[in-house]
Amino acid sequence: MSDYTPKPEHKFTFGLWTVGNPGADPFGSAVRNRLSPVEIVHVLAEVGAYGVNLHDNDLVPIDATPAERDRIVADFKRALADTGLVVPMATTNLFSDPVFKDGAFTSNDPKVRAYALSKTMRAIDLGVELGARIYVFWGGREGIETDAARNPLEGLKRMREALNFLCEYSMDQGYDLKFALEAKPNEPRGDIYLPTTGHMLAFIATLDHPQMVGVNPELAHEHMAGLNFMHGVAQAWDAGKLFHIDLNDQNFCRYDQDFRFGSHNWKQAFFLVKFLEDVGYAGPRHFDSHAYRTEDAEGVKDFARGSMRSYLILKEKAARFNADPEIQALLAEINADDGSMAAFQGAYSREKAAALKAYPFDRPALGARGLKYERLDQLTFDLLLGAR
Ligand code: GLT
Ligand code: MN
Ligand code: MN
Repeated sequence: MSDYTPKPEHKFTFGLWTVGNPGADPFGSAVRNRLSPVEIVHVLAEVGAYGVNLHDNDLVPIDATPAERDRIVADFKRALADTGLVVPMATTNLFSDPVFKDGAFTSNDPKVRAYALSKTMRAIDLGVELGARIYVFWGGREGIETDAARNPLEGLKRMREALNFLCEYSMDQGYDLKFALEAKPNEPRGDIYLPTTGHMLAFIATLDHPQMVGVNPELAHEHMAGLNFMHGVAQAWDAGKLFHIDLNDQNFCRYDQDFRFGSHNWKQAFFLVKFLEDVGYAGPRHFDSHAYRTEDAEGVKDFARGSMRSYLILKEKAARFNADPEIQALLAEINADDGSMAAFQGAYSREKAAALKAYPFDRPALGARGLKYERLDQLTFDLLLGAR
């Protein structure tokens, strides 16, 4: 029997808003007691998490006085010290308060945009004070219900200006901080700007300090858009931009379900974990999800423990896949190369192009070859379900 005990080196983290979620939804009120940030830290320590992430207002209420803020932060730091938990990531709540109903950085009201910058700088200071090295931007309200409201070019321009400003602020303070942009196609806005990780990657290239900015892809958000999450993660990795990741689960094309990681799409979760482990992703594995509304306080612990356990089980399955002689023999056969095309590979040359155009390919034979992906997929299924 394998050991699926979470350890600090696994870098499993949860947001205060995830285990602290009291189960309210648009159709019903809270079903669980609200836990204080200190209580949440102790729950996370009990289940074996490595770290806790937060929005500014998960910890400090939006209307707290400076003295209240200092007391809350001191209590929280004590809980961190008592438990050994760390804060790898922090972010700003730019979506709950009515002031942000038409966006924060992209709002049509210059006073709201200025307030959003001011709030974010103070939230960055708080995150850095708690030790965060990654700062997430999820622009939940940065969008529209009607395109009559704003030209999307204006939205992009305002987003760019805000991020450029905040990059400069962070550097000016001497902070060792990287920004990670999180995409979502819709909800709570009818449409949110920069709706997928791919859109974010293209946008980052237009910033003044692109080296400081990467992405925080979330599984549920890409599934809402009907996409293959692992492919988006791979593209972020390829671009050197996978700064953080939000793990959860979600059926395709639905509302933001934020289910426990591994609870729905086992196969996608498996290939995601295999990808992260194969490439050696070393950042936090952040579970941005919450317990079913049916659960009480014990059920929340089941949810948190289950998230980490599922990751570790899939990690073990990935190692088995990589060591499975039959699977690896099949992959070697599928990828076989007799060397006859070596002269055509690599960089372009005029001679190579001419030789390639003249080469007599046996198209029918190439097209007739069976690729054995049916067997490969069945072996994967058998391995995942414990039948091999
Ligand atoms: C919110 C959202 C998440 C984001 C969080 C960061 S808050 O719960 O649904 O996906 O990661 O702002
Ligand atoms: Mn989500
Ligand atoms: Mn998220």
